[in-house]
Amino acid sequence: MASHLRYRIGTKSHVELIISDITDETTDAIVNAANSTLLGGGGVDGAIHRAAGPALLEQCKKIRAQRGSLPPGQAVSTSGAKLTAKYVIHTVGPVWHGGEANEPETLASCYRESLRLANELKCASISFPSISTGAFGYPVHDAAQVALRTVVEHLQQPRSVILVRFVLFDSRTHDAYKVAFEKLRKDSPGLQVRSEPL
Ligand code: AR6
Repeated sequence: MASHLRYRIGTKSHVELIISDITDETTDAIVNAANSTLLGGGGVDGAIHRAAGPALLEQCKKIRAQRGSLPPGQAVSTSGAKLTAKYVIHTVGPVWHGGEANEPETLASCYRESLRLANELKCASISFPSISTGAFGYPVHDAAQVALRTVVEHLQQPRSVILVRFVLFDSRTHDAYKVAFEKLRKDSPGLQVRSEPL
């Protein structure tokens, strides 16, 4: 299965699915799957803090001092510090509790709020990891559907962001997003989505 997939959304936007390390991304912003403390952790959070250097943690500490912990579904931005990306958008996904605790709504809010901030920051491109599907235990097939539907709906009326790249860490996650994309296309003929060669 090809690991770099590109889809045209509406008239001028694109969604890409790739297998890579998000800390290498060259998009204007990358999204961190953080926790409410904003003080770093394992997984993609740890990788982003390691690659960005201590200036990232300093900014996170300031935000935390100003506004306290970050509730699930919300997002805040910092600079990218040593990363190539200009901005890191930190969001907190839901912990999976079986699906009856508003997990899909909270996860959708992570994507919407991150996109809202990226548009405010006038970013043209943003990369997301697969939020909540690691330590937070959200089943990846379900999370992929929420992620893609939210992003594709958002891109139907493009603002500043016209490229959303999902940077997935392994082929199992990439396959889940590919399957979810095909399902979204089939289930929602009203959405303007088509595959595009690279
Ligand atoms: N680039 C892209 N994706 C990655 C990378 C990377 N460098 N490293 C891991 N992933 P997780 P969560 C994938 O656990 O479930 C942290 O400790 C990983 O394979 O990072 O939202 C935070 O501080 C998986 O597919 O995030 C929180 O406490 C996806 O990123 C908690 O984990 C998300 O896995 C958040 O848990």
